[in-house]
Amino acid sequence: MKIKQHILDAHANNKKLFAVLIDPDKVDNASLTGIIERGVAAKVDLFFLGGSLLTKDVLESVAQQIKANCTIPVILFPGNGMQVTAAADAILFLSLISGRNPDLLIGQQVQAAPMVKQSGIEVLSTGYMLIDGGTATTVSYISNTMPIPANKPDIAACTAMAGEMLGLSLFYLDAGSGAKEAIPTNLIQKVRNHISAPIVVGGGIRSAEAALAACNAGADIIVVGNAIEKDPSLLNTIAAAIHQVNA
Ligand code: 1GP
Repeated sequence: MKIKQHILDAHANNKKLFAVLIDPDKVDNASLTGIIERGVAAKVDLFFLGGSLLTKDVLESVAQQIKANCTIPVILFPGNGMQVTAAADAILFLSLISGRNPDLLIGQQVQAAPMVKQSGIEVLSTGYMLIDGGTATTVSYISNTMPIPANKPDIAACTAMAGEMLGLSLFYLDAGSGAKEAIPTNLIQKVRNHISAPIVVGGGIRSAEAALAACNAGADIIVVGNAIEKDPSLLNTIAAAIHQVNA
């Protein structure tokens, strides 16, 4: 309950959290060390770890390297039920509620449940919602689902409401890694007005301005991956902007 409580406390106190997404496939020893050092210096709140398509078997070693070098919590953001390791602190136990692919609504979860339980890591039950970000993303292709249109905030709000009524305790609105457009603020706002659970927002956020816009619309956790891979200094810029909002 440690990380869930941390997120709930931040939500209750209107403190925004910044999560840096690490794709284990895309880092090597040196670049990972760099991200960890920057993350510690910039007081990043969380590391999310995972990817829709992993081609290397390095999830565990990357999680171990992060844990060995800092105290920032590592939260698995799995692309499928196989991406589980006890080296992490917690897992976003995702159900892809924006889609109608039964395998990602409940199938992968059934297969992963015993491994997750055995690992002992904290489980964060999460309603995962893909929102159209203006381009086909790996996640929409791999998940074989249609994202919610970005100009349909009502659909997003009703989806999140249904997820909350089913007992999900965190909602992740994702435009997909490398999305052309980040999630529109009116859609985030609409979801915010209809559920009380914390909201994670990511996909296509490339600037402090975009991160702040999402915060102001009601996001509790901002996730950035792709843009930081391209320009590591952005980690500092976005962390500073989010901390300023919290000050
Ligand atoms: C993707 O929300 C995350 O699932 C982060 O997206 O890589 O575009 O920042 P980016």
